[in-house]
Amino acid sequence: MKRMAILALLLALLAVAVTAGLAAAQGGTWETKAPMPTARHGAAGGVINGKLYVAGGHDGTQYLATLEVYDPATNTWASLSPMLTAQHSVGGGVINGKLYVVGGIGAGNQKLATLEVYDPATNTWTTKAPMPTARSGAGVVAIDGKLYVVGGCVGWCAPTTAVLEVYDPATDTWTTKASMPTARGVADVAVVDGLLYVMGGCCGWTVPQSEQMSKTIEVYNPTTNTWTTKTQHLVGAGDTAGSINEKIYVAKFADSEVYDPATDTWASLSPMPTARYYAAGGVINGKLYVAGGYYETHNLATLEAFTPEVTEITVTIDIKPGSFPNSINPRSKGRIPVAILTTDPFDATTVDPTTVLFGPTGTEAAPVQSALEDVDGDGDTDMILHFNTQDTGIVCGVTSASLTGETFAGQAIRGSDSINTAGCK
Ligand SMILES: [Ca+2]
Ligand SMILES: [Ca+2]
Ligand SMILES: [Ca+2]
Repeated sequence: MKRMAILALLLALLAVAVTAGLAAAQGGTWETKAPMPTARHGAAGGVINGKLYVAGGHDGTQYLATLEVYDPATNTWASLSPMLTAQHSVGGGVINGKLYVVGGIGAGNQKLATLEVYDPATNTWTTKAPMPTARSGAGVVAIDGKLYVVGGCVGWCAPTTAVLEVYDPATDTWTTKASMPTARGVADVAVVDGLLYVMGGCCGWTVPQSEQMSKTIEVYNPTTNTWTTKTQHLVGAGDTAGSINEKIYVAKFADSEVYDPATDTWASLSPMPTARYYAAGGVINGKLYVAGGYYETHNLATLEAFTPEVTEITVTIDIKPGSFPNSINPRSKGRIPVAILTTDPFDATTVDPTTVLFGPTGTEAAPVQSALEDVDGDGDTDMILHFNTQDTGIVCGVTSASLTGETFAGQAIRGSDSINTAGCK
């Protein structure tokens, strides 16, 4: 098969490149968990309420409709209602506690445009409006309550597409957005700060084309409907990616890696214990779970989880809560209120206020007062701190300030927000 030949060549190229750059195990630890009931690859993964849902795929014999769920609290799997359509090379995203599964290859090796939604509350699947472009191996993520489906394979492997289509559950409609600069399928996708990162992928008609795809990193901004290009880096294809603490962790065949969007740089991580492609994945409580996959003709049931060694957690702060721009008069004798907000991944009440410092670099002023209250009125408790303006070292022209500190458990935190100095003439 043409697809397998291209893939084999691509993988051979990657193996050479990867071996040359092999680094010592680092950056976190891998654990092996209970295997999935059904060995398979090309399934969609999604995390709902701290559990990993894995839907569809291929077991080596047939396309699957299988849905299974993993609960990290008990290290157990359960089988749930199957999808309405058996399909492989599908993608998944979670919106409002429901798993959206789209695209893939189905009966008769047909490329599918099918969109199905699973509701854990009722253990049922429903069919929604199909996407405009039938394809498999698309990158699928949810951003701000919408499902983004980018790239994929419209032929057996090549040709690939660059199309970006967005589904809005509120209206059950699809919109076509700006195409990705580089067409490709089975890329690694992740979301950081509301931006869609598409990294690597395959497959071209020629090895040079495939190689180019495997090292291309492009970023989509939903607000501006524009793409930007990052520094090329050999990512590969069919890896499992997930964002933790504003970095993207890529569980790879031989060496796993972490990408820091803030600096556009990569670092090596401990390799995944079981080498594989086309696994399903998801991030739960700061761990990247990788389920199933494919290696040398074997379909795998393996579940492994990576816990990054986190040196500093990024937290959300709001300088002068509720107001913007955050105008500060550096000559003021008054105080600056700063809130540390509780978010899904972070509980602000765990911060030890006696460790907190605030200023242009986050090392300047200690708070003169702190309290716990629901600062942003969203129902959870945040921390509010007050700093003497004159202690902060903020001078005219400074445009941002940072807060650093530790939790009671000793975990370092850092958050930043913009400021606008006033009264400086
Ligand atoms: Ca503010
Ligand atoms: Ca909150
Ligand atoms: Ca709150």
